[in-house]
Amino acid sequence: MKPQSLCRLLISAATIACAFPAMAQTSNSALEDVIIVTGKRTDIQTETTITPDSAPLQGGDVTYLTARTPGGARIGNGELSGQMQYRGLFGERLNLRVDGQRFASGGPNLMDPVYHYAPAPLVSSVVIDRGVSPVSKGPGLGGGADAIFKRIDYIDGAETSLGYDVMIGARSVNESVTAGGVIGAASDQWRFNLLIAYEEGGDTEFGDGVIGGTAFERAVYGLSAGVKTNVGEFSLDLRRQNTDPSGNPPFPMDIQYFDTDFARVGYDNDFGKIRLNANINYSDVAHLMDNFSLRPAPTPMRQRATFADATTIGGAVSLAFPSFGGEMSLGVEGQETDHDVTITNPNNQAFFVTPFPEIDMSRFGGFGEWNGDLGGLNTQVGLRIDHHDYSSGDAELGEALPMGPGNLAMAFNGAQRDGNDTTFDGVVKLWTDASNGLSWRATLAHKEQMPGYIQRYGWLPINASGGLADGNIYVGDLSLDKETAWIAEAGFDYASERAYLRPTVYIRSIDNYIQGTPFDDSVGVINSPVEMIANMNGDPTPLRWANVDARLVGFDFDAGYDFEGPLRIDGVVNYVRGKRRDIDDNLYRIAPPNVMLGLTYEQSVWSATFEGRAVADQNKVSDTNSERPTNGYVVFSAYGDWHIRDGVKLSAGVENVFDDIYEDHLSGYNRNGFGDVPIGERLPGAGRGVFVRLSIVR
Ligand SMILES: [Cu+2]
Repeated sequence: MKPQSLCRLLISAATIACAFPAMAQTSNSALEDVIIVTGKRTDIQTETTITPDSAPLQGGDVTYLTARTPGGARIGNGELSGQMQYRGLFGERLNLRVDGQRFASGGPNLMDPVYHYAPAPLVSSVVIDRGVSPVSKGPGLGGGADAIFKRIDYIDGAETSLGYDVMIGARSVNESVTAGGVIGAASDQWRFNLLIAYEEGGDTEFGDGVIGGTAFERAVYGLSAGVKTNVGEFSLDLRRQNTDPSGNPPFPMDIQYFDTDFARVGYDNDFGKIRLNANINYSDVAHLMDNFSLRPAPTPMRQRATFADATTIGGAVSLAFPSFGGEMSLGVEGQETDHDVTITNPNNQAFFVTPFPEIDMSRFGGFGEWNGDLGGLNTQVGLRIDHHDYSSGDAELGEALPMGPGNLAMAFNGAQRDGNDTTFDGVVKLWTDASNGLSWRATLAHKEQMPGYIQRYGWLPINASGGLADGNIYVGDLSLDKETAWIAEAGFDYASERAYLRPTVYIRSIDNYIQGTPFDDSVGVINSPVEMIANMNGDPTPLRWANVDARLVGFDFDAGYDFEGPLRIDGVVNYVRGKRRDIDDNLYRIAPPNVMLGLTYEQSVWSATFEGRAVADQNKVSDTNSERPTNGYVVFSAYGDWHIRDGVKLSAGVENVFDDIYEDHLSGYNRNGFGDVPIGERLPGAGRGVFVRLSIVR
């Protein structure tokens, strides 16, 4: 099919009000889902100059947006700690990037998941790799996504031009403001922009009161610059993020701060038909969290403040050139990450312990990927190999700690803690040119993932699970194997003048899937030091990370129909089922089946949408993780857009119109004694509130 026609249809759909963001906007629509977050000029279509904001303002966390796409869901661990779930996988299993950069989160519970570092005011679009990520974008067990920042880009023509792309928004449900964007100037030879974002909010309200510990504050500032010279194009990105006290009700602690720096230098050049890309990148996370500042403080003896740091240094070089009638990309890439975590009691200097002491993980790999036409089929074939090394420092602890942890530390320090392994990824994607608006696609992939540092090195039984928030205490296993996934997906994209439909069915079979399993055979009998310590910390049945076997099966689609006249309807449907294959249990924290449906009334400069989201019961819960089922619910929202003039757009709406009280299955259980949600209850969704958002682009 002509990509143009699909894009035109989808963009005209998007212009209406964009109830539904999963509008493919590039000629690569078979490969990527693109979510446009804010107004941005697009060259695909000449008559409509602005692609508008795609969704109602639900907060600054872009995982609220990715949850609106086929296969998407949001793991809610805090207002600024949302994790993207995609087709049942989340956390470090997804290949997530911020403005093209991969880096390590700092928090041992992913209080700073990747998209903690992509505040919505700075994001021009989130590009989701449909299905699985190409090997050229790095390792990862399944899909991936990139939150691409706004930028004042090179222009055509000789003169210099000023540009900006800013937004300001407010929500009543948590009295929050969200503001930011980019401002700068560019010519055809150079570009420069500053970027700045600030977000602040109070506790979120729901039908029965407020949700304690949901206030937040985050600021980002930085710059992006580029220059084209005779010897190629150079680019520089620098950014600092300061997250101030922000609550995480499903965790035992809240964010006190994240002070995180990002830097990247890029180089691009063309040598005849060969295109060279290179970059070196760096990130550094400094984090403090505690259990007494944003929630009722425990006795001084039980107060904890935990410091966590993570540093990432990476680099990549790749070449792309015509080959066999298509394009071949070859690349090498390396990354080294360091993690260090220290738990302290601010009231007792003799109390400190390093549950993850100076962990060092490095990876060096290469890939080859070919994109082209193979026997009339659009084809992507990629292979990737990565070699991984890992090691850990010695666990240390202060004399205020009892003997139990001391013995575990001694055993840990005496064990073989370094090692290496190699992962192999292969991806084949095939899709047909559209004929009569119909394009078929299929993917086969083999993907591997190394165990995370929490899973391998957790020697001290504590509540660190990489963000699972299931309340369990975990210990690691030094002998964990890598995870291996076999993935098959098939579907089609259909678009006509009036309708579109893009369904996908998939299966992901994962060997050596790492999850918590009972610590030993005598569950509930406290007959080991680990169980003794876990019991003192409130969980007599700790879990140990182990390799199990899992399978995810599902289907999802988005679809829409443009009626005669000003009405149109858009929808997204998701179903995913996650099971253990080795025992009779379900995978933990899998999104319940859900449907989102929006009815839009569109005029030339304004539109209004009424949207309903229906979520089914989730009874397919994980016994191993003591996961509780949830009931289904339906929530409604209403919102509209007004294009005041070229480049200026106002959006406003009401979320949760009927102030329904509902439990979001993917939010954790409340552990914050402030507010009106009882401890141990699943956290409710936000209550009724209004939002406004003004976007200005030039
Ligand atoms: Cu933390």
